[in-house]
Amino acid sequence: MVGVLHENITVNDGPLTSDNAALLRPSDPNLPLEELRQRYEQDGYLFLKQAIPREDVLDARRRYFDYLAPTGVLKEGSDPVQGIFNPIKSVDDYPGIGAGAADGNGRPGGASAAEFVDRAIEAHYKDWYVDKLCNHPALYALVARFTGWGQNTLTFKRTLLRNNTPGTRPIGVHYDQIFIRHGEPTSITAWVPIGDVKMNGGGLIYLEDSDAVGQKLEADFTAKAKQAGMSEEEARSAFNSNMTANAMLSDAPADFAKEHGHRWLVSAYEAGDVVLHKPHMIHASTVNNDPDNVIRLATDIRFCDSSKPYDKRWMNFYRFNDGV
Ligand SMILES: O=C(O)CCC(=O)C(=O)O
Ligand SMILES: [Fe+2]
Repeated sequence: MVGVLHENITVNDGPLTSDNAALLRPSDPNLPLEELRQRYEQDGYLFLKQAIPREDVLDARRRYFDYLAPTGVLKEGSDPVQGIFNPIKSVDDYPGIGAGAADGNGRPGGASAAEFVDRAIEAHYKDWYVDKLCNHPALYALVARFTGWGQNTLTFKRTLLRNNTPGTRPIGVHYDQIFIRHGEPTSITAWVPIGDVKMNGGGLIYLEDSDAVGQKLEADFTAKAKQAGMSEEEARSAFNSNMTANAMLSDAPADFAKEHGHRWLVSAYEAGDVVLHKPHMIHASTVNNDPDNVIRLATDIRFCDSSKPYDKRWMNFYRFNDGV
């Protein structure tokens, strides 16, 4: 143990310890609404414990791994809901979707990964995922009530089912508005772990008090784009020359935290938990170092107030190279 943190929590460029990390603050969804809103405003995120029925989330996990099992990704004889990576396979043939395996949001892996990648993409369109999880009434009701948007609450169709196989490169440092620039920064992201994630199992991490940092960076990017004479279209692109190839602020979370003088906030997660975060809140993911080789599966579902201008590109399902 390193302080209160679990051991072997790492990011792309090194370990997270009590020197550069602390724990994410959990919230009981039954706290008064005003208290929840105040926490969200203050922290830039709201980590809701058991906010949606655990069994429903585990059902989605089971269906997902049942669907991917023919590719040989799972340990022989293991129960699909566990999602245990097959120890006799190479992770190169099972590259994570929506992490850091491909440039931009292109297709990861070569020919030997094709079936796995195809199925991981097809899963985005299945009723057991779209209807049963993304459009879960408990999640929708939670967001509609929390935001006060009521019936104007719109669930973006575009989501990313991110399957981080053990040891693979996780997503780098970013804030979500970079990808939603065709709309006002009024959206809200719900990060939903699909299964339990150990503290060192590849969960999402947030840069403490970073909503303001993200807002400042966004303002700087806009100014730089103007100076460089970028067209409006290019300035709004997530993949312009202000960013890394993956549209990230950085691929080195430990360095980034040091440079900005903030800590990363980490947590274990359970199926049924939901983290809401603001459009400029800075986050990344840890490397999946799960000692039991559990594949980390999660999705991010975004919501907006449909009475305001929003990014229409998000009303299509995710596909590779969709430019978003
Ligand atoms: O699941 C991940 O690794 C990244 C998720 C993310 O960036 C998000 O929810 O906005
Ligand atoms: Fe994100």
